[in-house]
Amino acid sequence: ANGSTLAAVDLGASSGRVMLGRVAPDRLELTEAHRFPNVPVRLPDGLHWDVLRLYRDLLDGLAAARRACDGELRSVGIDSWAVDYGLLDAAGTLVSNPYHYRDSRTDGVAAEVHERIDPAQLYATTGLQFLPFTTIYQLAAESPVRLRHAEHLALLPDLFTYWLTGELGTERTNASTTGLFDARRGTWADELVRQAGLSRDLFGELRRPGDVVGPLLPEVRAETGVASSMVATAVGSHDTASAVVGVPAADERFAYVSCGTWSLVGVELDGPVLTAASREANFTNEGGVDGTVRYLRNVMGLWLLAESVAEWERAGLTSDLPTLLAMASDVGPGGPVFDPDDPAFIPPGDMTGRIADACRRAGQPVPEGQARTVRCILDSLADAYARTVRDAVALSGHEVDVVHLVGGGAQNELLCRLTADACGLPVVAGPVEATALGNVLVQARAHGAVTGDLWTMRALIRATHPVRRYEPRPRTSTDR
Ligand code: LFR
Repeated sequence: ANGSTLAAVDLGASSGRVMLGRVAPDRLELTEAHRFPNVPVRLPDGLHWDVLRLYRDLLDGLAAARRACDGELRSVGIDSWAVDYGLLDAAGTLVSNPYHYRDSRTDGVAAEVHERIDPAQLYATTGLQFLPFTTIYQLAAESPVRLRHAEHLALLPDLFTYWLTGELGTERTNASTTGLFDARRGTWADELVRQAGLSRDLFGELRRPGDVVGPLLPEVRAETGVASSMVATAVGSHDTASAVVGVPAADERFAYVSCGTWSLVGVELDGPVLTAASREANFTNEGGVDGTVRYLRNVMGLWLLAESVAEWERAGLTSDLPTLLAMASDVGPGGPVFDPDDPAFIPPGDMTGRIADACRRAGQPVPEGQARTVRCILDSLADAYARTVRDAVALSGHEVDVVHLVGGGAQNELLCRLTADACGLPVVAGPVEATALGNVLVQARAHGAVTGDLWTMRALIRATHPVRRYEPRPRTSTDR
C-alpha cells in the first residue's frame, strides 16, 4: 500500500476538531484542519448540544481537510463522547434536539429504573459502571410523546455519519455505553430493552470499527468538494475507544488515563469482569476496538479545573491556565484532597463552592485562593487515578508496569508528575491527540494503508510520536 489520507472528526465536550491523517506502514502524520468550540445551549426544557452547529463545523472541517491534502481524501471517521443520542422519526428527521448528558432531567430517574430492573441484573448483562446519565436512564426520562414519534435512536457519532451518508446504524464501542448492550454476547440486550419499555426497533444494525458505511451524499460532496470515491468508515466512535487504540504501549502490561473533560482510568482486557466486587467498585466493561474490553472507571477529570477557571474568568480573576498551573506547582504537597467522583460535580455551575463543600465533608481544610484550589484539584485527581489503577489491577488480575496518560491532560506537567508519584509507577505522557490517532489508524487499516493488530498500530504511534516520561519520586516525610 502506498498510504492513505483520511479525516478524523473528534468531538469533545468542550471542543471539536477535524484532523487530517496521512498514513502508511512507516508514516503517521496528523495535522489539524479545523478546531472549533462546542458550546451547549440551555433551553426552557433543559441543556442541549448544538448539533447543527457541530455538523456545520464538521462540514467546514472536511472542506478544510480536502484543501489541505495533496491527493484525495479516502475516508472520514467520527468519534465523540458516549451515551447521548438523537431520536429520528420515520422520515429520518430529528424528533427533538439532543440533550446534554449533564442535563438535570435524569435526576432521580435511575432509582425509578432500578425498581423495575434489578441493578445486579443490569451489571451482569451490560457490565457497565453506574453513571446517572447512561442512555437507559436518559430514555426513561424521555418524553412519551417523543418516544411515540421516534423510529430510530442514533448515538451522536452515528447521527453525524447518517447526515453524511444517509446510512443508519450503531457502532459497537459506543453501543456498549448505552446500558442496553450485552457485554458478553456483543448484541443489543433484547430483554433489557423490553424491561425498559422500549421498542426494539429503535436500535439499529451494529457496525464494527473498520466497517465501511458508504459514500457521502451528493449534497455533502457539493458543499465540501470531496471526491465521489470518498467514504465514511466506522471507527471506535466512542472517543475513549479510539483513545485507547491511540495509547502508545509496547506490551499489555499498561494502565491508561485518557485525560480530557473526563479521565477514563483502567486497563485493556480480553474479556469482561462481571463479578460482584467489580460492580461494587463501579468498574465498567466498555467495548474496545478489535473485541477488547475497556475495563475502567470514570474519574471526574479536568472538568473540575475547566469549570473553576470559567468561574474565575467570569469574576475577572486570573484565568490563564499556564499561570494557574505554575502557581499551583509552587504550593507544595500535603494539602487537602476530596473525592472527585462525587456526583455533585456532574452539573455545570459553581465549581469552587462545590469543591469547598466536598473538602468540608471529607473533614479537610478548604483550599484558600486560586493556587491552592488548583493544587487541591490536581492532588485529588492524581490520588483518584492511583486508587483506580490499583483497583483495576486488583479486580482484573491484570498487572501493569506503566501508566499511559493520553489526551489534553498530557500537556499538564504538574498533573503528570503528581500522577506518577501517587501511582508509584512511571507515567508516559502523550500523545495529546491519541483519540484522533486511534480514529485515523482504524480507518487506515480498513483501507489497507496499514495492516496488523492494535500492537502494530501502537508501534507506529511510538515510532512517530514523542512522549514524555515521568518517574515516580519516593514519598518524603513532608508528603501526605
Ligand atoms: C469521555 C466520555 C466518557 C463518557 C463520557 C460521557 O469523553 O466519552 O467515556 O463516560 O464522555 O459520554
